[in-house]
Amino acid sequence: MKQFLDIEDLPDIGKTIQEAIALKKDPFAYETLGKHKTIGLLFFNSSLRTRLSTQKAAQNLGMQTMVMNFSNEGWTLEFEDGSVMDGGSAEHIKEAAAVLSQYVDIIALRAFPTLQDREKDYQETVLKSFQKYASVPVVNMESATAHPLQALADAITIAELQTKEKPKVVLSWAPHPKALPHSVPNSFAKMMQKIDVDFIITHPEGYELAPEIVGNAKIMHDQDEALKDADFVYVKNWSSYNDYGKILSTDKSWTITNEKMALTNQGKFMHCLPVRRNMIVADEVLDSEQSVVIAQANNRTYAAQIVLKKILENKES
Ligand code: AN0
Ligand code: CP
Repeated sequence: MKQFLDIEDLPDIGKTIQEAIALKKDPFAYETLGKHKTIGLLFFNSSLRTRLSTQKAAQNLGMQTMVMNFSNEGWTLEFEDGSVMDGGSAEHIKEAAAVLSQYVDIIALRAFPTLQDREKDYQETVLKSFQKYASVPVVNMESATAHPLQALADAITIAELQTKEKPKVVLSWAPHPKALPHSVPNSFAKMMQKIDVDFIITHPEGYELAPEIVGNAKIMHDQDEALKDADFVYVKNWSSYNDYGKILSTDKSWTITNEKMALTNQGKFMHCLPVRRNMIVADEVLDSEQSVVIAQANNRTYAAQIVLKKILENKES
């Protein structure tokens, strides 16, 4: 594998999930693969899980890690070609990516959307510019529109916990006080359409995801109806796509409570974390046996590890 910008870069998702589960059982099996190799983790935004699980994954493969918070420690980067740099940007991505490529063997990057300019965000300028000007593989640690490492960890979690061949998986919007990216629901929705599940998305009107993401997924605006007999309930807030970046509702009747979970088939509650308690989900659910969020976060290590392993091996599959 040459890069991991989105889940399409994975050669075979079903096989990758099984390989990740095998790595989890024997995490040091490839501890010399990354010897004398370094990964640089660049953060334009906050992170707990991605930052630490990706470092852990790299270390399990014998790699060295370098972490840099670009938002407050790096020079402000310019991404526009041919621009006269008389504003706030101190360094062009052309030099920054070329220089970084001499220090590290893989560049991993987190850069959230502006949530102001849909076209710009969906062009993935930051991620694609790093890919264009770096001479080493680039890994997406959540970009403007995608969080593929999260989606892979989610698919691993479902594979481990499913008790029937084709489980019912519901992606539900829930309220949140701040405007959030589409990256997590986008990647989760894409992933669910690539594995063998019965997938439904439920959200209030106005919260439609991008048409290319929704694909053939079933949409319901009645959350209770959608939750009926669900085996997995994946909950996440996102801001509006059509009224780009706007909060159209904070309707608490969409918060996941025990009453909502009672509609499911003893469903598992999933969330990528960080989660706002009693906004997205009630304490009673998050603290119950039905919640699998901690196991889900653990799988972030093995999702990152299988991705880094495939990049280090640089094979076609
Ligand atoms: C981010 C988001 O919604 O994309 C990161 C989630 C992994 N969440 C927040 O900013 C709270
Ligand atoms: N789920 C996730 O990506 O968490 P962090 O934002 O803490 O990395």
